[in-house]
Amino acid sequence: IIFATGNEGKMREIRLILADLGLPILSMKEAGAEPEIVENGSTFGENATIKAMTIHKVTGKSAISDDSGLCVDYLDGRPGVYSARYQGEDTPYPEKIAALLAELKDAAPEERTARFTSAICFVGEDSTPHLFEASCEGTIGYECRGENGFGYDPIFYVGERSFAQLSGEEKDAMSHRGKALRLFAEELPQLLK
Ligand code: ITT
Repeated sequence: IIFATGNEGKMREIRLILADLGLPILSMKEAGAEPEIVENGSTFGENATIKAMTIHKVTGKSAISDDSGLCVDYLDGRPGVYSARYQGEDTPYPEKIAALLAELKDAAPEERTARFTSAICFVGEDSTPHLFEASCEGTIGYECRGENGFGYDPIFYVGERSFAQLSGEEKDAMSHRGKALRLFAEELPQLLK
């Protein structure tokens, strides 16, 4: 199965979460397939489908993808599907995070609710896309904490700790991506039939 992602943080998590399946999972780089993928959908599900279908079409192999993002209630769900592109695609995360915290400067603690959502799309040999979606509820903190994870993890808190303060296993047990990938893993025997 080729994982249609260029994001190394996602790739690391996916390998860990799906390790028990015993399935060889290749990154696009390892598979030698790095086409341009135009993520012009308006939902996580649409974008995940675009990514997995593109890689499936280019390689003829089974493909899986993740489209995910951070939805902040005080910002009416932004940055959402634009999480990677927020403040510019190539802007480093410390800057994206500073801009997000600035947008929330007047938000009271109870107004800082947010969730990460992940849509996982699997496309097997029959070329049919299958979607699995899950979320993880949390709050946006006031400062960065922790060194682990990637992206917005240092400001996304579940209880007292940010995602970046959790070990890989702790994050996977509760994260949007962990939940969605476990839904996929449960369904996989059916999908491979
Ligand atoms: P691919 O499309 O190549 O998979 P991407 O990083 O562009 O990589 P998305 O379009 O799905 O992926 O954007 C997801 C963004 O949402 C990601 O870049 C992070 O900014 C954020 N994000 C998603 N899951 C996250 C997580 O577990 N921790 C922190 N940030 C996350």
